[in-house]
Amino acid sequence: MSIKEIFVPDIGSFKDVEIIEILVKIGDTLAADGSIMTVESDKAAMDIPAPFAGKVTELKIKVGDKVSAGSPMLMLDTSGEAAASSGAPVVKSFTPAATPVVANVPPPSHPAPEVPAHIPPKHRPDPVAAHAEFAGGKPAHASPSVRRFARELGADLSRIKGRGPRGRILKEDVQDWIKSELAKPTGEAIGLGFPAAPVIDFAKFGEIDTQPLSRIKKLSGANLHRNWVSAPHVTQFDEADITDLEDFRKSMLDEAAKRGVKLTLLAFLMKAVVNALRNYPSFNASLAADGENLVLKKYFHIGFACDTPDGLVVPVIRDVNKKDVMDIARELAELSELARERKLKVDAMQGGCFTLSSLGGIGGTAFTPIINCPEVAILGLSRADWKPVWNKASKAFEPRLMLPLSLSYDHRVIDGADGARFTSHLRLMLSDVRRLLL
Ligand code: CAO
Repeated sequence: MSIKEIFVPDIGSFKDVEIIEILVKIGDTLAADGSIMTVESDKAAMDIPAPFAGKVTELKIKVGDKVSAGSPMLMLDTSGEAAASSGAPVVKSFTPAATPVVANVPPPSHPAPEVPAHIPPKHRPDPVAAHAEFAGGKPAHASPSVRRFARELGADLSRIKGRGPRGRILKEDVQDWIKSELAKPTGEAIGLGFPAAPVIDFAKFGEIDTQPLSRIKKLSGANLHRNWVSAPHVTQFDEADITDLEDFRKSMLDEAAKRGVKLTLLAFLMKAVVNALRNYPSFNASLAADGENLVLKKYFHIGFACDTPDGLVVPVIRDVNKKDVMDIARELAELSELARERKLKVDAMQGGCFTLSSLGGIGGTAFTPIINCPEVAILGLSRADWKPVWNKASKAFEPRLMLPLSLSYDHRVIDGADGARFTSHLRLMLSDVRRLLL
């Protein structure tokens, strides 16, 4: 065993400074340069490092003591075994130097605190990093080891309330802050400052059954929430007369069935949407990540929301412009089946330009679909219904099959007028599908 007494090294102008935190206890194994304690003058705090690796056998200090260079700190067993167990090399001859000094008192306009001359440049404080921890002119009060700890975890000291003496931020304060941040709703992460949802014990009010959310629900839930709060949504409602389209579709059902295809309304909607996207290119676009540019796409990959037992997925049909209605209907059925059997590959859900969300098979008159960002618009379809529509020419009401359209768009990219133009264009296409050939 080789026991050495360890003294406070040369700490420059720091004299009779108070020990505010002891970072080791008897039995701890220290690496060379590992922090032993934090001292604080009226201007700054400083960690005092160990000159050697070793095991602490005795402490000669306590919080509140005043120390200067040469004051005894602790006894260290620097024998090979003890030092080796720290995993750090044993330093034979070492001139100790204190770790970074960080201001904890002056406001940002004041000069940086004096740094002891002997501290090597690489150990000197980075003035930018130090000032980054000032919030509203009020400095964060924390020891270098706590600052280092906070930096490693990405914690913002200026937002943490210290519970140590004189409001000093302790390691536990940083840990508690990280925990509370992680527990907050995701809106907080993008700076919306939502208050945390109250935690309610529902069992107090009656019988309950708690079930885990499916993986898809958890993933899509987070994305839907982000899209809803990050893109300013506007929903344009409209109705398209699909009486003739439905007649045509029905007349084609047998022929389609012979080709093994279930010819659905959605396949026609895909074609009509591509036609509208060609006419209104800003709908076939995404905002560039820098928010400075609009990326206009020359391809037409259309996604469709598919309801599966595990939750919502959005398969994408590629190059809809190059496919006929039969091919699209076939692909719609194949992708829906894969989705419901959980066999959809990830790339079959990527690259979409625009999404269709059809609730027509279920019911409803209108809804506000959430944009599948980074796309900028989504078209919701509700149940088509027979309605009396005024015919100007015959001056009479006629029964017409009307399809409700709900177009949500990102108002950062698309203006209200274009939203209305887009649904008007769709109405025109759907009321006379021969136009899709033009
Ligand atoms: N109006 C009236 N009837 C409609 C209709 C509409 N808008 N859309 C479909 N139908 C009819 C179909 O013609 C079909 O009738 P038959 O069985 O008599 O032929 C029936 O409703 C069922 O259609 P479907 O829903 O199975 O087929 P689809 O091609 O229309 O839709 C799919 C496929 C995958 C979009 C659908 O099954 C689905 O999952 N929809 C849910 C999407 C969803 O959850 N969206 C909400 C997302 S939140 O934004």
